[in-house]
Amino acid sequence: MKIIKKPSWQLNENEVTPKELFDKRRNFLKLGAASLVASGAILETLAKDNIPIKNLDFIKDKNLNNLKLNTYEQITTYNNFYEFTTSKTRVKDLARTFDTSNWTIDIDGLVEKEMTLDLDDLMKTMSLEERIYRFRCVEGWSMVVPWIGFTLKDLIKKVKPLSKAKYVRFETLLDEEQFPDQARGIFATIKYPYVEGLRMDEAMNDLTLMAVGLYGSKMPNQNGAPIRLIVPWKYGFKSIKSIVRISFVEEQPVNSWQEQNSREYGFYANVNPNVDHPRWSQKRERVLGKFFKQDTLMFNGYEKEVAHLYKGMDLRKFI
Ligand SMILES: Nc1nc2c(c(=O)[nH]1)N[C@H]1C(S)=C(S)[C@@H](COP(=O)(O)O)O[C@H]1N2
Ligand SMILES: [Mo]
Repeated sequence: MKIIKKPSWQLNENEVTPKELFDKRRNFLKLGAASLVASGAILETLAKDNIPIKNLDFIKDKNLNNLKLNTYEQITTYNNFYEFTTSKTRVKDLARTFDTSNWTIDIDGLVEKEMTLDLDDLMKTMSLEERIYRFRCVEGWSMVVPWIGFTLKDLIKKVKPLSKAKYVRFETLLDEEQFPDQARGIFATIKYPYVEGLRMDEAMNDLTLMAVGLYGSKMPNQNGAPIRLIVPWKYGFKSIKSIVRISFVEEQPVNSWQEQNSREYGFYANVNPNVDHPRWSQKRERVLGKFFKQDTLMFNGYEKEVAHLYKGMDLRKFI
């Protein structure tokens, strides 16, 4: 039998709030004494990389593309989440106390019946799966993440949009008390709330995920807790975090980055190595943790799954 010298589920005290620590212990205790013995090696591995003990049930991704995962550490310490700060390395600290309890999502616009979904209730009705995806930021860095979530398609079927609905619009939480950059009023970095949108067929594509976790555990605050969008063939800014409203609309929504600078950022934002950003090339990318750059793939490697959505569209024009 393996003897665990130090309780391996216990992260450094200064890295977690007492509540988080309590939840982790409780989740650990739920595993029971039998699994403690069986999973000692796993626990040690998790602790080494500071990965919280698995607390979600999901169908595993078989990783047929053999993607090499970035570490939990890499994924959770280099973040874009402007509501907290524009400093990628400071997001995790400022997000530590972000309160996501009693989270609700308003469903409105062109739907049979507008409603407010309680996230905990919703989670009980959706089956979760792991999706190992490439993730490419428009700035030129990328990573591979084992997200956990359900397809947006399954949620859309549940809330029954009307046939007039042509686009889906998403909004992030507006909360000056919790988001320091929102509290800066007219000096805020961008206009809030953060908004994103998808065409209905993009939203219904099987790749499009509502993610509630990664590496088997619930979504870290800095990565967009408790629920965010993941659209792996588009630049990262489309993957809006901490969603509180989903609206079904007739007109193409204006997303935050398009509003900020429409010459540089468009509505589609499909990953495309052949169309450069006005200020830098998009041909290559640096994977977090790697020194050398690698080639960026058309539609971030998901051409087979999504190229048909843009047939006949000039991808230089529809950026
Ligand atoms: N609400 C909100 N969502 C957001 C952002 C943001 O600043 N606010 N940044 C976007 C950008 S530019 C990227 S690259 C990804 C980063 O996700 P990550 O921190 O999980 O890597 O989130 C996207 N979603
Ligand atoms: Mo990004």
